Parts: sequence; C-alpha cells; structure tokens
Amino acid sequence: MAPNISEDVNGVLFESDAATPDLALARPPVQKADNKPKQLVWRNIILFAYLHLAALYGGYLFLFSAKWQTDIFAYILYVISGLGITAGAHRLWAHKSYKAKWPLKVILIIFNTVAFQDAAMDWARDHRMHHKYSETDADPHNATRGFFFSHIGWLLVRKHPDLKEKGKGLDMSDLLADPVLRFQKKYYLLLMPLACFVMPTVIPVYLWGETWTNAFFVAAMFRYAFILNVTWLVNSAAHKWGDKPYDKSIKPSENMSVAMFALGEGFHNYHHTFPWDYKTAEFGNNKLNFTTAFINFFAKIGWAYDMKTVSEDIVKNRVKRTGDGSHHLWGWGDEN
Ligand code: ST9
Ligand code: ZN
Ligand code: ZN
Repeated sequence: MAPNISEDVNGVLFESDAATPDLALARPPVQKADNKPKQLVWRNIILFAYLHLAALYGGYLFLFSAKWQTDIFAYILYVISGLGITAGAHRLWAHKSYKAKWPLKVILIIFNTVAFQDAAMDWARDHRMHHKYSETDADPHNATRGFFFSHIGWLLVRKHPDLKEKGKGLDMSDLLADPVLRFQKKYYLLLMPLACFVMPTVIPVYLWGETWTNAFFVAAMFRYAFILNVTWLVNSAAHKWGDKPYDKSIKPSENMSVAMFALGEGFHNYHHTFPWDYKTAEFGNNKLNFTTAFINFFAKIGWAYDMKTVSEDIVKNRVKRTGDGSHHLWGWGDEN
C-alpha cells in the first residue's frame, strides 16, 4: 500500500523506515506557522523565570564564591546529565540507534533523572513527533514559529491540538515495554527532585564543606539551567544557523558551537537527514562528539551493541543530490 505521503514523509525515525530514501525528498509543502493566541501556562512561566534568576546568581557564585571542588562537581553533573539526554533519551530511546544492556540502561536513566527534562519516555515521545512532523504544528518545538518558541516558548504554552491528535498514531510500544523507562516514569516525582536538586546540594556540603547557598545555586540551579539552555539551543539555534550539506530543503543545520556544548548534538542537518545514525553526525568522536566516544567505550566492553550508521556511499549520494554545496566533498573535484 502506498504510504500516506502528506503525513509520513518525515517519519524516518529508524533504520527500518529508511528503505525508501527518495520518499524523504517528497516533503509536504511548508506549513504556515499557527499564530492564533496561545494558552499560557503561568506555573511554567513563573518557575522558569525563577530558575533563570537563580541560575544568574549561581553563575556569579560559580565565578566568585564557590570552592573549586563545587565548580568541578557542577561541571561533572553537566556532563553526566547531558549524557543522560544525548546517549540515553535521544540516541538510545527516541531513535533506537543502538542497543544497550541493562547496566548501561540503568546508568543512563540515573544520568537522565539528574537532567530533569521529564521522564525519558515522554521526552522520546515528543522527540519522535519532532522528527516525524518536523516544522509543522504537530512538532512540539516547531521552529517555523520562531527562535523564542522553539527555544523555551513551547514549554510555556499548551501543546497544539494537531500534536495531540497526530500523536495518537505514534508507535510507543518499545518504550512502554522497557521496564527501566516504566520505573523512572512511575517514581519520577520522587526520583527527579532527589537526583536534580537534593543530591547536587548535599554532596558539596557534606564532602568538602561547601555552604548550602553555593551548593544549591551552583551545582543545582546554575548547572540545571545551563544544560537546559544548551539542549534548547539544538531546537532553536541549530534549526536556524549553519550549513546544510546534506539536505538544503530543511531548517536543521550543522552548528559547531551548539555541538561543542551539547556533547556532539548540533550536527543537526545530518541528524534530520539520517536520524537512525548513532553518531548523530557524519563523523565520530574525533569531531566534537563526546557522546559517540561514550557509546563507543561501552561498545568495547559489550554493554552497547548493534550501533546503526550510514555508509559513506549513501552519505555521498545524498550530499550530491540534496546538499547546499558546503560539504567538503564538493572541494574534491569528484564528479561522480
Ligand atoms: C525540557 C525538555 O526542557 C527539553 C527537550 C528538548 C528536546 C531537544 C531535542 C534536540 C535533540 C537532542 C539534543 C540533546 C542535547 C543535549 C545536550 C546536553 C549537554 N505525542 O504535555 P502535556 C498528549 S523539560 C503524543 O501535558 P499540555 C497526551 O495524551 C523541562 N501525545 O500537554 C498527553 O497526556 P499523557 C522540565 C502527546 O497540557 C496530553 O497530550 N519540564 C504528546 O498541552 C497532555 O500532554 C517542564 O518544564 C506527544 N508528543 O502541556 C515541564 N504530547 O501525558 C514542561 C502530549 O497523560 N511541560 N500528548 O499521555 C509541560 O508543562 C507541559 O508539557 C506543557 C504542555 C505545558 C508544555
Ligand atoms: Zn531538530
Ligand atoms: Zn533526534
């Protein structure tokens, strides 16, 4: 049966979906952003305003008051919670781009809970919608609605009815069947405050005599707001600025600055073109891609396996067919 092109051409989430690569080129016409009044969620507006003020104060304490151990601890929390998003929620759970044995899943779910970006199951659900209905009203952070909306605005308003309607058709069976994800979601309201706020505050106070104020504002609030903004930059900046070597018809772009802070996420033109590649970039850990190095390390000890990637030939053909000419391939004088 012919696939429903208007709904499914952007639905290439996994390797198995990629059997018909040309389909991905037949995009539906760009939808005009829905500008009708949005239903504000004041609880979120107030909490995010407080978080960002607290994070500014935390940034000041990070520079001028906290012990060096607290600063290093905040940095470590940034990296581990970042990996809980990149290697966990994103590459493992949302995209199934590799498989993980249970000890690695447990590590990733702990890291993911420190990140507090909601239960990984819900994160993956939104992210699947983001790829499947990219830049339409059914995309939770639809970048055609502007930088602010795709950065933080989408978390301050009710979701678009199209998203809720089309979301009913999303296949979530693999996520619902995962006991690690189910456990996290069931106890989220208990585990998340402990992992994201209590543990980061208590450890500096008890282990190296930090003040409560420094510990809370630096290791919890500043670190949390910082990593949230880095994550959101993938949705805003990397959907706006950068080259499009793989597909010039989409907004996602290769943004090095974002990739540097986002542990290797930010090569977003590649990622939206080949979403099932576990590297989320053409190149591996030698190119600003700490998450790929992390997964490769676990592959060496057998805890990560079945990593999916894209052959050089497929990338090359795609670059020639739909790229914007910025790929280094164009400099080689290779006419094939
Ligand atoms: C946060 C998440 O910040 C950030 C995610 C960013 C993603 C980035 C991706 C980029 C690529 C990866 C790069 C990583 C880089 C990392 C770098 C690290 C160094 N499908 O949501 P509700 C239905 S979280 C299907 O309440 P409202 C469903 O029936 C920050 N159906 O909608 C649902 O009911 P249920 C902390 C869906 O009421 C119902 O609708 N968290 C879907 O409109 C209601 O859902 C917060 O601040 C779907 N996708 O509220 C909380 N979605 O769930 C923020 C919904 O029972 N969120 N349905 O099945 C909220 O408060 C609310 O969601 C809302 C919307 C107010 C935004
Ligand atoms: Zn994106
Ligand atoms: Zn993705």
